[in-house]
Amino acid sequence: MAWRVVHLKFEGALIMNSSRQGAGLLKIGIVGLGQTGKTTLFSILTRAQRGRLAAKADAQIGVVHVPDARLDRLAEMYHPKKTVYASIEYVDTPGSVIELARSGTEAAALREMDALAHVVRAFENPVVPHESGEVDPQRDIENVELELMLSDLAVVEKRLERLDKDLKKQKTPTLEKEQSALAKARQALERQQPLREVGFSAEEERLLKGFTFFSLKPMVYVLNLGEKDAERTRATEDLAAQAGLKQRSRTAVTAISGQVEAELAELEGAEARELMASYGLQESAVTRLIRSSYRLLGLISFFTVGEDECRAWTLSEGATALEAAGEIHSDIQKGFIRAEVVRYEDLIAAGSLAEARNHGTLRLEGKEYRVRDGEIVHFRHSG
Ligand SMILES: Nc1nc2c(ncn2[C@@H]2O[C@H](COP(=O)(O)OP(=O)(O)OP(=O)(O)O)[C@@H](O)[C@H]2O)c(=O)[nH]1
Ligand SMILES: [Mg+2]
Repeated sequence: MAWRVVHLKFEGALIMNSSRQGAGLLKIGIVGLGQTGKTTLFSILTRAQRGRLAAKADAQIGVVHVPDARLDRLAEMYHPKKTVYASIEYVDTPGSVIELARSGTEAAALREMDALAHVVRAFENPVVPHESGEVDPQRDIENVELELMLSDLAVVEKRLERLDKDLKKQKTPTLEKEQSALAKARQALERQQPLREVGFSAEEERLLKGFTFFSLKPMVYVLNLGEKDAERTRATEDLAAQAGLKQRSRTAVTAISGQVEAELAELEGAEARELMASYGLQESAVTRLIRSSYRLLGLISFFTVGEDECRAWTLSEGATALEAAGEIHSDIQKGFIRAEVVRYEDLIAAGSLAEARNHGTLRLEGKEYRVRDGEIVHFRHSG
């Protein structure tokens, strides 16, 4: 049998696994009310990684890689020709999300997102008046959430009406299950509970998935702080608590100061570190936001290493070695024989895969093995 360590030369052959929507990169829509700093955030995110920006007609789309110190360390070890980070796609949306959710085509585009990043204005700026006068993050969060829930409710009711008619003609268990999942969704929405907080069963989630409900999407709140607050390390915590965002499921909160970060994105190395230190920041907002999006979506990374390429791959938590192989290429998945797996810490400690094998920290795993975050995987496959 021909054993072969895979040399990874495939470009962009991302095969999505079941828990993600659609095919291609993970998409996060940057939404919010008008003039809250969405475009400012988008350009900070993408400018920090120049040259990866692709413009589309209306929406602005940018592919941003996920910073990962472990991959940096692996690259130091292997000196590969190429180092490839995991990526996320961010989409800037123009104007108020309330308008977007009410219009057919734009709402449909928004529904394709895997998650939403809601930019909430917490900065005062006399030059840029707030749509509703006073700056009030909690009010804005509630208004936007309400609008998204109303939009979901309209979808639920339309489908329930249709189901009612169909079920009168013929009862099937599948339709009945869908009806009861939707009824549960309607109840939640009527008491103004976002669907992500309902705690549906896995089967209900599966039945509801196709509706791409806004309020079922993971949500990261990005509080856009004023320059004064950027220095207050507890400002995010305080605001999150005030706005009732703490301990909500599938919800993350992060804060940026658009102004400060825009300055930061222009700087490099020591100068950037100095500016961050002067605001008491540990890492840039870009890194924080990307990290929290990744965590929020229940994603992990596994790595492949070699002299040609060191690369981080994205996987849903709990995915199997066979699914991991599929992320790389369908041929590797089809010809899957075994996965050689080693923990990141063990590989670093051993210094090389060969040494890890000698130390017994390199394991052979089968198709059903559940890959864990930070593992280095080599696939043995036939063909
Ligand atoms: N003082 C201050 N002003 C900011 C900050 N972030 C954004 N702004 C200003 O607010 C205005 C709106 O920012 P944008 O990033 O264009 O906001 P937007 O949400 O994309 O706006 P629309 O797409 O028109 O809805 C601009 O004039 C920014 O300079 C901030 O952190 N502090
Ligand atoms: Mg904008």
